[in-house]
Amino acid sequence: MSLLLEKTQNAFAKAFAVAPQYTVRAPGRVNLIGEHTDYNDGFVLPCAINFHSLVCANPRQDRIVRVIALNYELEQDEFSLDAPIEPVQKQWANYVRGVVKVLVDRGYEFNGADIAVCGNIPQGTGLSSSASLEVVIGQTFKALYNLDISQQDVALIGQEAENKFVGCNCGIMDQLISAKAEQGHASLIDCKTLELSSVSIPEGLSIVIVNSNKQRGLVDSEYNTRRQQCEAASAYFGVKSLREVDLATLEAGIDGLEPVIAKRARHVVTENQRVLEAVEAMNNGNIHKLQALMAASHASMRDDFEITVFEIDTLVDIIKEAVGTQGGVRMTGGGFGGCVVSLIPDELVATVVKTIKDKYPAATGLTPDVFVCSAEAGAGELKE
Ligand code: GAF
Repeated sequence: MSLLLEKTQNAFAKAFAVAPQYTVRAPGRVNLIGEHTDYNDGFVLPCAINFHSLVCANPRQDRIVRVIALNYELEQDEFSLDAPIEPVQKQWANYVRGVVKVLVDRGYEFNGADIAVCGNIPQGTGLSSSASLEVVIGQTFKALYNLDISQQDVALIGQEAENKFVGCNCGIMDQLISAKAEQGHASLIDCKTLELSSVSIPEGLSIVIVNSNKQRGLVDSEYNTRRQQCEAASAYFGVKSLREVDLATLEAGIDGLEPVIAKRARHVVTENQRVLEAVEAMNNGNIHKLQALMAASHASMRDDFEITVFEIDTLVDIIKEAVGTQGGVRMTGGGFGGCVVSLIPDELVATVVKTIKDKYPAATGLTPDVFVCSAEAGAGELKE
């Protein structure tokens, strides 16, 4: 973090010829269980991780927002708060513009800003680099102008920017955990009420994330298709969202559904149940139960929701074999590549990592990246 901070401070000072007065961070996240349930008003269990987006910023007297992006060779963007804020070619800039536009549209009053932004979350791997960028920008304007915005609204503003400005129809999980996570804990999020409850990571378990380095393809179109299929299933059951469908209702009605819609609905309804059971297992330190639930979640994503790919299934199988029943593993995030998350006893981490590095390249031709992570706090200003 301190290296990232120093780099961002220096780039800010060079670009704007003055030292930054504000530093703000927002973390990425890993979802332990509960995939594609957020936009069905369901349950998820993510935690924020020790990878971040970081902003150094100063307020301006005028109405101009100037941004430099360290991850994009110091590319710059500049726009006025007094003119319509439109999308541009540079995708990173649209996350910034989108959030600022939503803040303006919601009637918050503020002036311009000079901003340097940098991040170390591996991009496009399902660890929420985009959500953390949205959240860090909302959080920055909150800090610069002392805006009266709750952390929940910082998250909702980020989601609105992504839905309406960037054009990805994501749910609320990623922005909410980035904005509100508690250090050392995962959060059970009820995506219907947006309430978070902290859940301790069981003593002696490490969070190990492995990036398959399988480029995620077709994510946006497949994501939107899954959403439509879930909506079709709720329409069939005559409810607003699949959250309202319990297992008994699902089983009683499933034969009337088109087979593919039935599979999608079964994933969501059973996944919600698994999240609640995983919270109980974590609270009781019942690792075997947690392992079984994570395995069932992965199988459901593979067979019913059909969002895994060969490389991810291979990685999960390798880790499962190395850990046995002592820890859990599953794909995490939107799917079609990206990362797997595992909870592994501390004393097994070194052996498991070695096994991954030995076996995964041989099976897939790809080199994995392994991150042993800690559960971090949500977004906020860094004060010296
Ligand atoms: C992506 C989305 F942004 C989240 O809202 C969530 O739906 C997730 O995929 C799947 O669980 O990260």
